Amino acid sequence: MKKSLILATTALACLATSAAQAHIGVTPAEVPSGQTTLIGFGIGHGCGEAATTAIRMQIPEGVISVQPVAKPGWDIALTTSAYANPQMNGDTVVTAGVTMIEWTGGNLPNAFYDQFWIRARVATNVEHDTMIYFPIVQECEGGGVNRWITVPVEGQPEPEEPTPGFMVTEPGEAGHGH
Ligand SMILES: [Cu+2]
Repeated sequence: MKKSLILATTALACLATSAAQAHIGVTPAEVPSGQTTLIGFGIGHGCGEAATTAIRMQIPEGVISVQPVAKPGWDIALTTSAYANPQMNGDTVVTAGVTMIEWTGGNLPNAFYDQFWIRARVATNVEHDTMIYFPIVQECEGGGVNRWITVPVEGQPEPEEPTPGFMVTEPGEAGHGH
């Protein structure tokens, strides 16, 4: 009984904040294509009250030159695969790269906030003013899981566990990739 009350309270807290901001916040919210950018994914809570012990992130098509930022206290594993479609980095065709990053072995208490950072570049053949989403599975102590894999649809209510993402914008003047 006590446990379910705690879970209900957490769910309500989550709902209260979700209207204003995504559960997993992305910094920055807009990323110019063709420009190496640091992108942070903010984890604001665990699974119910349970601490986060793994973050598994899929790197979507259109995001290239991906490097996770080293994170003390966490092991980081990369999966590299061929891309489904060739990606452009300026005039260069890129056919493979990092498609998955997994942070494991750490412990982020539910009461704490932390960010998981990557350095990456949006391929120059990605259309501007489109969203790019990063499906994430968050694992917690005791086997709890949050699956941030439902892409929000404009004009519809926000999914319970929305996939975090950012808006692709036109290349900036500085650091233009070609
Ligand atoms: Cu949430």
